[in-house]
Amino acid sequence: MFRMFDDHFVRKQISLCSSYKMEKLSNEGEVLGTYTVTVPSCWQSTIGLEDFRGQCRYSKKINTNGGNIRFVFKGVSHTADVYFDGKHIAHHYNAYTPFDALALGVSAGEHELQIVADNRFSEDSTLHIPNDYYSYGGITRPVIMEEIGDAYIEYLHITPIKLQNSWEAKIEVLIKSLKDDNNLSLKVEVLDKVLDFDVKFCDGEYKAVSSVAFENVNVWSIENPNLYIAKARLYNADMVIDDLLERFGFREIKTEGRKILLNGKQLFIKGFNRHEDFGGIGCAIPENIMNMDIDIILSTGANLIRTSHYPNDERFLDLCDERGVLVWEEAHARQIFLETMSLPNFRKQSANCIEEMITSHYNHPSIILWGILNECDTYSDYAVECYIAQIDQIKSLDKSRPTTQATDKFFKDKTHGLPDIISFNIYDKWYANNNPKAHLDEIKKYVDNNGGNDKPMLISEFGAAAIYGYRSFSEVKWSEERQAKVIYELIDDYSSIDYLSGVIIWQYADARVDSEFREWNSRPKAQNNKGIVDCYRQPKMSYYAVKNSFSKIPTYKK
Ligand code: ADA
Repeated sequence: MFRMFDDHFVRKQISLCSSYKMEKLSNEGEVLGTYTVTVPSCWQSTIGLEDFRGQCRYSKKINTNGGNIRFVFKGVSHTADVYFDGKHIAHHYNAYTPFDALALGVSAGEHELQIVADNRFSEDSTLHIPNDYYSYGGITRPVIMEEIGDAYIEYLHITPIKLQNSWEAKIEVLIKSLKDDNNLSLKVEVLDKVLDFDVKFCDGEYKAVSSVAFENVNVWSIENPNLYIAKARLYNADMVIDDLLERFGFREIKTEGRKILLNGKQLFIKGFNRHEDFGGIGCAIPENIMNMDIDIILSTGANLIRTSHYPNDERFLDLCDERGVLVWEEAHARQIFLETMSLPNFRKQSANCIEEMITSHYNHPSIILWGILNECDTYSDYAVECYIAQIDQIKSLDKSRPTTQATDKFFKDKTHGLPDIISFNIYDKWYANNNPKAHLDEIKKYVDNNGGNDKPMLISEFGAAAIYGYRSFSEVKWSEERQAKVIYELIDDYSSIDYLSGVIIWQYADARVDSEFREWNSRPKAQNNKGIVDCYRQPKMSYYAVKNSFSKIPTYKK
């Protein structure tokens, strides 16, 4: 229910995916209405709250055997305050990354868990801002209650390293102590290797780091997404007091000049941008819809999904691991300009998102790229400092994957020297009438003279809009015919350009937008209609055009 594989056999986990009392609150905290809802969900799925931007309080009685309780929230949109028997135990900002809340030394019996979720816009919120996607409200991803001892395993990271004729796996385990107890030991099993560590806490933590070598492994690839399980067990004397299993894959992703190499083979990325959004359900997408989305995307011949513009639900990433779908995972940001980037909370909220994203999603072999700051300010001095800080932070957390940022500042971008891969969002034939190839050649000249020379290049967004069901012999704008024609022609244009390493269509499915703001108030149906399927995954003509086109383009360049 939380992962697509069993990640604990010893740690007791209880699902709190259930029914809750939900109270709609005024800005002053008075109760305006009371509802029964199920979690995970968006309150926009509750009649009368479809457009509510504010705060709701969720309440639930829980029963426990007592001791130390750890609540794990996989996603609360967009700001959460957690209370246990009325005591505030956690605060978290950002809908798209997990966090935990601890209640220590709890008596056995019934207690009350409350979560106030808040999706309001204000200067305190620098990532969830009015946008061309919707910041929903609610407990939108799973909630788990864990009964833990005086120490527990926080994470187990496995880094696969390709050697000349063999592989190495770097292991890193972080253990948290709730009271310093130095009689603990740790055992980590990876394939047929077993590593033993004596746990010595310092400031409430212990980090175990080691490496193991392997002669022969089954490599993770698009065609054969082979996965392995690593096991960490924490012992007090001979008794196992906690465990954590993690799934990983042996694959190598790197750049070499203009090439992106997956296991030494040069990739041509054929992808889609995908928002976590489904008609009437919002961002609280159930697993079967996640899997259906992968079915539809793979059926077109695509090989990558960009999690535009925020970290995704880990169950979706688990499915991408299992099904050999490449992922560009992106830290939360879309069109954040200098004024917002300069707000007091921006750098901390961005740094927290990046740390939580990489710490929780580190082991997914499907993730081949970390992306940041989609179409943000890439030329003001302070903004460029923010780019530098974010790329440096990613590299400090994970050196095994390349970085990129999708920009639409074609001839004034000052950040091309920072990421490993250069990515552009270009809407020729929709927002502009340029000749796509000539326009891209011009952009490339600027990139090559401004820090991006000899780096792989991607078209991270291109596309056109269509209203599902609007057909026209005249191929008029907003018709399905026009969208199919534009996308088909652009794929044809771009896929023949030798210096490009791939194209990513904007977008997979129609998705809700903040229709009270900016130019998004003119978007029909209050949606971004550039999906090749509508918000219920009904195919437009462009789905068939992409299928016809992508299926003819090989995933690997000669
Ligand atoms: C930008 C942005 C996307 C989407 C797109 C559009 O490129 O990155 O999120 O808003 O424009 O549809 O205009």
